[in-house]
Amino acid sequence: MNKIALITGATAGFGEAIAKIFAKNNFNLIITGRRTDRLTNLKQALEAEYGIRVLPLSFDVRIAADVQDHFESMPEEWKNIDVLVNNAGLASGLNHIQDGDISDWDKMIDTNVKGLLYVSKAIIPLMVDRKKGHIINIGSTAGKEVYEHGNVYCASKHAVDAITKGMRIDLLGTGIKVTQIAPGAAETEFSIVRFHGDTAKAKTAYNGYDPMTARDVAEQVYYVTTLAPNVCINDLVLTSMAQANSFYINRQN
Ligand code: NDP
Ligand code: 8X3
Repeated sequence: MNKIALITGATAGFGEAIAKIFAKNNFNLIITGRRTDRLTNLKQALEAEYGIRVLPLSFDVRIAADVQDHFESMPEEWKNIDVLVNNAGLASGLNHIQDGDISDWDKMIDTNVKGLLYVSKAIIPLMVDRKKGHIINIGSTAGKEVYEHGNVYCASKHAVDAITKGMRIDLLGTGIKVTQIAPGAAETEFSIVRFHGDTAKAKTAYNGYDPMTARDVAEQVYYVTTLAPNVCINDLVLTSMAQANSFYINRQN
């Protein structure tokens, strides 16, 4: 019987790469995101290549009632979730706080913090009932240090850092592992979204150095699920070799 992994934000970037690596390792998958066409394409590709089953669920993680409805109405056999990867998230805008845009702030806090909580609220009780499971929250180096212009995005990822610690404490004794993966810069659609669709500007975020790929991050997400049952990686910070932390990037031009 295949294990089940639920990956939020699987229509792009890390989530799509995480879906591929879990599929390759024989997991059945629940994949979520707002872009239904991408979910359908990914389902077809992964089922054809790996012979696994994929359940696509299209909703906005910011809408608590939709999150709850989608997970409640899943067929019972899909509720035996072994791994939850809380990955859906974004940065929106890169302004100084005094020039910040309230709709950018709402998007980041509602998605990165509240969305992660809504999904977790729906899934954790299922894991508690089964006395097993692994929650993997995608934080960031932005949740470790605050950098100029990062303000609210950094705050949202510091919240993920704190929520992950809180989950691990509260779930002690339930048999559920809780891990944070905190990546540095990786080239996905992240910067395009951060710069509101300006792809040329997004490209400049990676000027002069090689950032990580989505696959680099996905491999570590899968890795933390392969340890002995009594071992849990609590927090895994990873960057490319060009980056030491949020502040220091070795750009060659
Ligand atoms: P991408 O923009 O490539 O992918 C983001 C994913 O999140 C998409 O699948 C998107 O799906 C989903 N998503 C965003 N908003 C919502 C929403 N409201 N409801 C449902 N799904 C949503 O970015 P990354 O893959 O790079 O980012 C993934 C995570 O990794 C984020 O939490 C990000 O903060 C974090 N991160 C990224 C880093 C980077 O440098 N790339 C570094 C450190 C952390 P859709 O649009 O279809 O809804
Ligand atoms: C994304 C990494 O440095 O752009 O979380 O904030 S960074």
